[in-house]
Amino acid sequence: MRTQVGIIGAGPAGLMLSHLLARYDIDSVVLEARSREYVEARVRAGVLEQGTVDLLDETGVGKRMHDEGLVHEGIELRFDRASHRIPFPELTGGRSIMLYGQQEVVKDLIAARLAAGGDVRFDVSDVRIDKFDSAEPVLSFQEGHSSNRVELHCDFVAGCDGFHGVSRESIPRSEFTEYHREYPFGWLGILAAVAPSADEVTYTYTDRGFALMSLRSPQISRLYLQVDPDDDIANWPDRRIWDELHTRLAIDSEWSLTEGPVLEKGITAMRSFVLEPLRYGRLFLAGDAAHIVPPTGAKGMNLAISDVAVLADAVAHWYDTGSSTGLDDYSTTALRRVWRAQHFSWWMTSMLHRFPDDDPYQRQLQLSQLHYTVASQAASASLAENYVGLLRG
Ligand code: RFL
Ligand code: PHB
Repeated sequence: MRTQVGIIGAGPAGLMLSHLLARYDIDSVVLEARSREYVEARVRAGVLEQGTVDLLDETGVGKRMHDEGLVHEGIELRFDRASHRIPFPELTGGRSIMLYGQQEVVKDLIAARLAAGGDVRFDVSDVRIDKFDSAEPVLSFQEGHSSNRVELHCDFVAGCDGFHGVSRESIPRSEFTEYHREYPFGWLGILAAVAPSADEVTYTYTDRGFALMSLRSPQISRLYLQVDPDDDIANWPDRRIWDELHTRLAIDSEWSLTEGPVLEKGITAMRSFVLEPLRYGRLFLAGDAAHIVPPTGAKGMNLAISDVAVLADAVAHWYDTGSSTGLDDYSTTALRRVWRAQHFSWWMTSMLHRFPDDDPYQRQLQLSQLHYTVASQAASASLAENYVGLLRG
């Protein structure tokens, strides 16, 4: 079998890349280890930057997002039992964010690829990449229950297979620099069948740790608590989760948290990670395969989408002109945005969480930073500009 671009992974990065390439009449095959049902149900990110929304719109996959997603024009920061709003449009020249679940974006992209005759293969196993340092890399894999290996010859391979995928692992370590930071906490996230208790995404700093209120729809809330990264979800019956949320989210004015049935819950570790460069021969890495941010800045899915926007243009330029300038610049161009998001996500995380070795001095620094962020127009504008996402280019 042959295609122009072999793509590993049907998350936001892989699907969007396939969709963007198709708009340039470039063929691709997407290989996904999980089933379609699984990837369409995987609850993860919820905040889309303005640039992500615009790209989905421009490429014809924004309809359901506009029907069902919720435009938000700010976020709240809570600390010292008071709530403060950061308004986005007036601080960013009219920009805002969209709340729309990642799995909805994934559903829309899968539907668009299949409707356009795209080749997306679910339930493949044991994907291997060979000859990626030659002009014709080869992907091989098994399909369904068959024990035969299928070979897919490509011009390029895109590793869009997330943090635990095979792409990054296939590359000789000596070729790369890795940057990491592990955080001494995780997030316990729940999805609950109850109307959100706040109108906007609310980030809360307390002595007991961080809490976040978000939402997926007028009937579905998404809430998070900072917990020990090694904690077991079995230690968190629903009653304990709600009690802790009530305590951390409390403010001195009239407000209360409404409870509802918990539909889903889990604990995620938090880390920052970047691999440089994003290319090895004809293998290009994009999204979580190459970099991870802690979710506090809501950047992960947005970075996955912006990586593949750059990559699709570079690949198209190569087919169009034979020039490899775009491909040669891919890593540097994508990493400039990645490092900005790394800094922003690390900064939000450091300001809003309790660290086990915090001393009283550290706590006063965090509070000072929070007061400054909500009181100063310049500081609020900096948060807002990073949160809605920097303009491309
Ligand atoms: P994905 O989504 O992990 O997709 C990778 C795909 O590759 C498949 N795969 C393989 N396929 C074939 N062979 C193999 N060997 C394979 N190994 C893996 C996987 O099954 C999967 O389908 O990576 P991608 O496309 O780079 O997208 C990245 C985003 O998923 C991620 O950055 C975000 O979810 C992060 N994130 C958030 N991002 C935001 O932009 N805004 C948010 O509000 C936000 N909140 C979050 C988040 C992530 C969270 N968790 C659970 C990590 C909140 C949470 C709690
Ligand atoms: C979410 O809605 O899941 C969400 C919102 C904001 C974040 C992270 C996750 O920073």
